[in-house]
Amino acid sequence: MADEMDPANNLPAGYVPPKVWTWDKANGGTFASINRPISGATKEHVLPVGEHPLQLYSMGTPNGVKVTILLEELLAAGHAGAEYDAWMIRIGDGDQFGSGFVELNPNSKIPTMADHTLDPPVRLFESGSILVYLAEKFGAFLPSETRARAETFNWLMWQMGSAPYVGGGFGHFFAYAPIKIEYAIDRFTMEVKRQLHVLDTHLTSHEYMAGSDYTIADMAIWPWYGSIMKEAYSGQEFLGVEEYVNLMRWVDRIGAREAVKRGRMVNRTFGKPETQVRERHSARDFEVNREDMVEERGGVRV
Ligand SMILES: N[C@@H](CCC(=O)N[C@@H](CS)C(=O)NCC(=O)O)C(=O)O
Repeated sequence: MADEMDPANNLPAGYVPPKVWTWDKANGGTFASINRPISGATKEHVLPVGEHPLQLYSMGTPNGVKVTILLEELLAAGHAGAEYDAWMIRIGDGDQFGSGFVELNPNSKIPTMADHTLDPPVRLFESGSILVYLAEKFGAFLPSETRARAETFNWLMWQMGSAPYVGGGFGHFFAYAPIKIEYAIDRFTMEVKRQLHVLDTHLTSHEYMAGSDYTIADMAIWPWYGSIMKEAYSGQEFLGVEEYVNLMRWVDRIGAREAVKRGRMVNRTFGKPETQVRERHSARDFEVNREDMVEERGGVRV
């Protein structure tokens, strides 16, 4: 019962939530500078538009990578209409609050996309929505058979609902929060391990998430859960990821795909320079505009 709680046990000790919350201080933590309790643009900024119909405004985070994996898979499968320009949105610098970005996505989050095949262009936000739009547009990676299609949507929606517990919950309190809070870390570790067990159990008897076909459900799940199994938040030992052998096998299998390797490089700002293609305007960027090459040329893209 709330009234039996002793505020001395709160963090900070003695803290009692006021009647009405007010925004009067930064909350600390890695993303404190971009957190605000209001939406909307903070600055005028017109987004660049490249030569292809599909314009992606993103960053190489797990949510961004879902879309670049699908685009690279579509291109690898011969869908030339999936050529795209990928522009960098630096969320740490607040690019998502520029007026042009907010017009496309009032929620100010990457990934965001515009399809200029139609006039006016179709705006797209929420990674799950973008995956479905592209899969339907090109008739690929979304089965038409009723059961397999339903399973694809089941797991796609599962991912969209579950991943915030991984990033916003576990990742936040284990790695980004300015203090370590046992209660919060326990709560989200419990949930993340439960999710890893859900995936591991399913993958005991399924080749891919929706069955025998590789679909947008795999492309949505892999960036988040592949990353938590391999490197995210340096939390692998803590989470005991080695116990999820079926999940690990699937993670390695998807990660070995050439299109997945390319998709993860796009709009990437971290890791080794040779793993980053900050902006992608054609397949040639993987050959000549990797970040190690750009650095060697003193920052010049060719
Ligand atoms: N549900 C959204 C989540 C997108 C999201 O949280 N994007 C993060 C990066 S992974 C972002 O743009 N954060 C910027 C901010 O919070 O201001 C999706 O799947 O597209």
